[in-house]
Order: sequence, then structure tokens, then C-alpha cells
Amino acid sequence: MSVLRPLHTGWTVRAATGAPAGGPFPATVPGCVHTDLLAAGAIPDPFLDDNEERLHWIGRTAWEYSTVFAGIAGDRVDLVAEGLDTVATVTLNGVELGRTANQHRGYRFDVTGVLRPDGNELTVRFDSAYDYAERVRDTLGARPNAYPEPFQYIRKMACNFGWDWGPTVVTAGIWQPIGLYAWSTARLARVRPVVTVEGTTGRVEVLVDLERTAGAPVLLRAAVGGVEAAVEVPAGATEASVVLEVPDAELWWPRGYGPARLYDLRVELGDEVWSRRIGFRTVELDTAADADGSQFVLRVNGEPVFVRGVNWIPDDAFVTRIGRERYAERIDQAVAAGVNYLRVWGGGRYESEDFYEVADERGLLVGQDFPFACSAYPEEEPLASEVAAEAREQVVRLMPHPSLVMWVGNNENIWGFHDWGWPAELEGRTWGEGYYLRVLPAIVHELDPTRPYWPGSPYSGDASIHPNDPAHGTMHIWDVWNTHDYRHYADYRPRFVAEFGFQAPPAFATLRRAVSDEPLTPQSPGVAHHQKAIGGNEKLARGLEGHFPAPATFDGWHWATQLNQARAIAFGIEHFRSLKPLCTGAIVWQLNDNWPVTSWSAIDGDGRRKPLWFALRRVYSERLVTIQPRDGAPAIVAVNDTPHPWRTTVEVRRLAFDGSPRAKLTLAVDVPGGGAATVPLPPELTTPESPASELLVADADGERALWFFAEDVDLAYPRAALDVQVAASPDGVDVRVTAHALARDVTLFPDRVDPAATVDRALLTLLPGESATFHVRGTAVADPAVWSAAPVLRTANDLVA
Ligand code: BMA
Repeated sequence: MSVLRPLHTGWTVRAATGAPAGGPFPATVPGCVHTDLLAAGAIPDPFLDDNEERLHWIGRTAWEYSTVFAGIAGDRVDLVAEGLDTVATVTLNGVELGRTANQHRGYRFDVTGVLRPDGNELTVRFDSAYDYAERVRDTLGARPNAYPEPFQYIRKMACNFGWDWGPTVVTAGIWQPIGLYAWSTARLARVRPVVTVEGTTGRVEVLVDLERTAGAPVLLRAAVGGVEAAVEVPAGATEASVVLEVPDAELWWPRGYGPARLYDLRVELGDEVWSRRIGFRTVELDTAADADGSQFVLRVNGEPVFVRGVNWIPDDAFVTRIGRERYAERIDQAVAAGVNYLRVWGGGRYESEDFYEVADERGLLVGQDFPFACSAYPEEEPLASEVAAEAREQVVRLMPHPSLVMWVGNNENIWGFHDWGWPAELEGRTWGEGYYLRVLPAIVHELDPTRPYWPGSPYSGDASIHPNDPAHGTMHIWDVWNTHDYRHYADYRPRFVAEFGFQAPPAFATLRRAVSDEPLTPQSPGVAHHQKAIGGNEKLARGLEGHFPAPATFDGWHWATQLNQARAIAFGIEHFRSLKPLCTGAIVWQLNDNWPVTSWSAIDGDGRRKPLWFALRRVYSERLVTIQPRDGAPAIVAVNDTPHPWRTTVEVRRLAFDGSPRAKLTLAVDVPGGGAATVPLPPELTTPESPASELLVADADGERALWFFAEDVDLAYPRAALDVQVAASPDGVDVRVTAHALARDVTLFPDRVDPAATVDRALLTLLPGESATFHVRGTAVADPAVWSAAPVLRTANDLVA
């Protein structure tokens, strides 16, 4: 007999040390203290204006959660806490059950002798994470960190202490489910399904660890895909295994290669049931040396997959607010942009079951960083044991998920050691190298030998090679955002770009909701507070130089910087994809935000898509036509990420801005499955008579690539002459825009009309005489005047003319 009883009701929280708002307040479990205080009306919303600044005391306070509940009967009863954030003392009926200091672990306490039939009092006291981390720092010695916060001295999500896109909200609370578990004889302490494919057979070796109260034999059963197996576990044994073989198993394929077939795997011990959805697929990371350095090729079921990726950060600074629906919405936004890979960045968490289940279903690939980021981590106690314990737990928790294809040791820490002056500051102290090169790979290899491990992002595969060497393994490109123009992406010939990014403000409606400044300006206090990057606004302005004139108004700044972000990242991706197969992946920094902020994201903190998202959808199309410089002249490059050959006809035209034809050519292009083809163009196409007022247009299979012979600032754009007609539709309005002169990057901002409204396309370039319909949802406003003018309707022409 086993029974699980959640303990999620009747909780209160109060400050256990002096605090401006002490409670007790009703508490949500799972949850955290900030959201409890917010729900009680005890604090203002930390995401609005600069409220965050006045709430740092919360992270410096000790908090006590308590509840009273009735007991349950059993031979053995455990209190199971799947996650405590972070420095907790757990007490039941006055008896201290244990102390914990790791957000990334779960805990189980035997409460059989302590539990009463009724009136049980459970308290979980959380000491200040700062106090703990600072004590560890003072004991072990301070080490370098890119941020002035002590997050590397405590096993708690780093970005909870703030980041260059996130608020500092140091949380405490019971952040994962908690409950009582009553059982007898034996229970499943750990289940490890090792899933492999042999020929056409899908194989699952189910490795089980048992915990026992009695020595009696127990029956272990497992089933998958109609195949069953059972074994009697003899009295006293605490390990057992069964093997299941599914003949002619259907494979789990990543998006673009085939269906993401999942199988239910069910494991039973007595009446206890453990079930997960698994997928049969193989994964290999091929880092073989070649003439250009060493490659970084991900192969799934033997097929090399070009990674069209985005970096994923926790989708809310208060992660306990992110439910299944929110995960699905955000991940589906990535999917709709053509993304096939999510990198779970190391300043966050080991992502949730919801995240991985959605990724499994969508056929997405996921690389999970171990949570270490941008700082030197001590390898002494109390951290060493915590790191090993959490890694063992999390590798096993996530191994059923077919979407998980790679473990990565850390974010930028090996790079930091090489380039950020750490050795001098460290004076011989540890910095985490042992975790990344020895401890973590050994744990992955021991517990989940089916998955590749890579020591860092970035990493070059060998300690003697610079970790960010473009010719080897993965690299991060940050000089573009920090110091260089975005055309500098083209100077790189990288094997795999795991981070590169460019900032822009969030959608106007998002900024307006979060900031009450009147008027809003790029420098007004609330807008400035919602920009966390050092010199962020100056870098935005510098990034415009040579592309667009310095904007004179807030609306001009907002549009110009959003457009420039989209242009910069599209420029980078088209270049990296055109290098296929030299380059095998690009992961944009970053998909999402964790509050309303100016950042590198494609989707802002309120879930609104920036123009960058629409640019991604174009350049992450599995078949891409792009025009790239080759031997000093523009050439057609067709990139085919599908496994099937692609034969297409490309019509290339050189046109004057007024639409008059200058030259034309029709090309038949053959691109092998998974390949790319480059086709040079003859001089009559590549040589303009007037570089400032001509362009190349390449049309193929409904996709269009453009080439301008100069930057926007130097182009003789006509004043955009757009006709706008609006018609009601069942869920909004259709806005039909007709161009009478060349109109570049035509974009509608429906959130300027109604914060609830969204649009299905953006950044369309219309040649003279062309029309496009923008389908707007969520508003009934049908007055054409509203949809015809800035700041609702914008073009690149506006910024220059
Ligand atoms: C890299 C990332 C993040 C950071 C981003 C932008 O360092 O790994 O740490 O947010 O650049 O600065």
C-alpha cells in the first residue's frame, strides 16, 4: 500500500527576523515569499517602475512557512519536499527533521515516529540566502564574478541575484511540491531508464534502486509499447533491472525530420507506479578534427542536424508562476519561429518536467547547462558534495526525455578563467574546473551513458585551445554587441555559435505597463531601470551608427532599435547558415525575458513578440534563400536543412527603387538534402548603376531574399506611399497595405492600438505596386486612419527620409 498526500494548503509565512512587513500572511505552496507578500498587498509589484530597489530586504530576511495538518497511517511515512529554496530548516511537531542548502535537490525525511494522527505542525524556516552565501565566501575566500553578488557560494539559481537582463529578487520558499508518502515493504527510490536503439529494436534497460522497510521479495514490472517484463526482486535486494525490447520501434525524430513519436513507459513495484513518456532515438556529438579545426556536429538517429537555436532563460523571475500553459505558449512561439533547439542557460535552473514534456512532444532538441554561470565556483565543502548530489539527482530526473540531447558543464566559466583576469584574482583558489572537466562528466557517464557531455559554453574540446576559438567546438560572439558593428559577424567563420545577441526595448505596451514615466524617454528613470546591461543604451545608440540616423523622438528610438536588433541577428544567422557545413549551429541570445525589460530577447517579458521574432521566422526557415557576399559580389546561397533534396527556381532581379527593371535572371538551383548551394551572379545583376537607389530581389518558392547596395542611411529611399484598407474579420481586423513606392520592412504595431492585439507578420518589404494583408487579432478598431500612421505603421523609410 502506498499513498501520496500533497501538503499544499493552510500555509502561512511570517518574517523570522526583523522586516518592514512581517506577516503572518497566507502562503501559496509551491510558491515563494515575494509572490506571497505581493498577494497579501504587503509589497508593490517588484516588476513595476523601480519598486525592485526598495524590496532587497526580502532576500536579507529569514522567513518561516508553517501549516497544520492531519496525519496518515503507514508502516513508513515520509515527508517529501521536491524542492526548497534554499537554506531551510524543516521541523515537524518540534522535532528538527533536517537542514538543507540546495535549491536544485529534493529531500525526503522519515517522519514515521514523529507524525501524529492529528494537529501536526510543520514549519520550514528559510534563512537568508545572502547570509549563507556570504558566510561561505568568507570561509572559503572570495573569487571572481561578473556580477557584484555572491551567487557562486550557494546552490541557488544564479540569475535570482539579478542579471544584465533581470531583477535582483532573492527568493525563499517551498518552490516544488511537498507531501506525505506512506508506504510499506519497498518503494522505488530511483528509476533510470537507459533508452537505446539497436537496429530496428528500441531497447529500454530499466535500472531500479529500492528502499525497503521489510526483507520480503517484491515484484518489479515494466511495460512499453506493448512489451512487458517482470522480475522478482529477492528479499533484501535493493537493486534490480529489467530489459524491454520493442521490435520495429518507431523513432523519435526532431522537428523537420519526422514525427516525435513517444511511448509510455510504465514501471511498477507492488502498487507503486512510475511512468514517463520516452522516445527511441540515438544522439551523438561528433567533434572530429578536420582541415578547418574541429567540428561540432549533432547527429540524431544518424542524421546531422543544423541547430537553429535560441537560448532559454527562466520565463519569470518568480519561477513558481510558470505553469504548463506558459511553458507551452513560450515554447510554441519558438517553434513557430523555426527554432529546433533550446539551450537551457546555466544561470537558471535544471528545467521542469513541464518544459521537457512540451519539448519532447514538439520534437525540439534541448541542451541543458549545469547551473554554473559567469563566475568562479569553489570546489571545497560545503559546495562540492552539494554539486555532486544535485547532478546525480538531476541527470536521473531528466534522462527519460528524448528532447534532452546534450549536457553542458557551465556558461562562460572556462572562458572567464582564460580571458577575464581570474587567475590573478584567484591566487590559486579553485574556480570550478574540477566540476566541468571531471566531476560532472563522470556523473553523466555513470548514470546516463546515452548522452553527450560538453564541458562548457563556449568550449573548444581541448584545454590547450582557447575556449572561444571559432575554429573549434562552440563559441560565443559578444564583441558585436559590446564594441563592434553587426557587420562584423561576417568576419567570423565559426564552427558553432552558442551565443550571439543584440538588444532592443520590449514592445511599447509592455514598457508602458511596467513604467509610469511621463513622458517615456530612453533615459527616463523607469525606462533606465528596465535596462540592466552596462552601457546598454549607449550600445543601442552605437549599434545604429552607420545604419540609421540617430532618432530624435522616443517613438523613433523605439522603432529604430527594434528594427536594428532584427537586422543584426538576421544578418548574423544568414551568414552562419550560409557557411554550412563548416558551421553547424547558431543559438541566438536570447528567446525570452523574465520581466519587462530592454534585453537581447525576441519575446519580451509580457510574451509579446518583438520584430526580431518575425525576422527569426524568416531566417530560421528550414529552406533559406539568402544573398551573401562572395568574391566581392553578391551571390545566391540556398540552404536546405531538410533531409530531402531541394530543387528550386530562383528569379533574381535588379530593380530601381521605383520598380523599373535593370536586369533579370532565372536560375535552377539544386540543393542536396541537408546541404547548401552557392550560385554566383553575373555582373549585370551585381553591378548597380546607382547603388543608393537599386536593390536585388531573389524569389524562390514564395521565399524572398533582398540585397541593398548600401546601408539605410545612404539609401535614397522614397517617402513610403502606403494605402491602407481595413476590414473586420472574425477575430479582429485585416489591414491591407498597398505600396506605391518601395516600402522596406513594413511593420504594424497593434499593441499601440490595443494592448491585447497581435499581428501575424512584420518586416515586409513591398515593391512598388505590391500589397500585403496583416491579420490583426484582438481588436475591433477598424478606422484606417489609426492603422495608417506612425507609431502604429512603420517602415525603414520613415527612419531615413
Ligand atoms: C552572456 C550570457 C549571459 C548574458 C549575456 C548578455 O554572458 O551567457 O550571461 O546575459 O551574455 O550579456
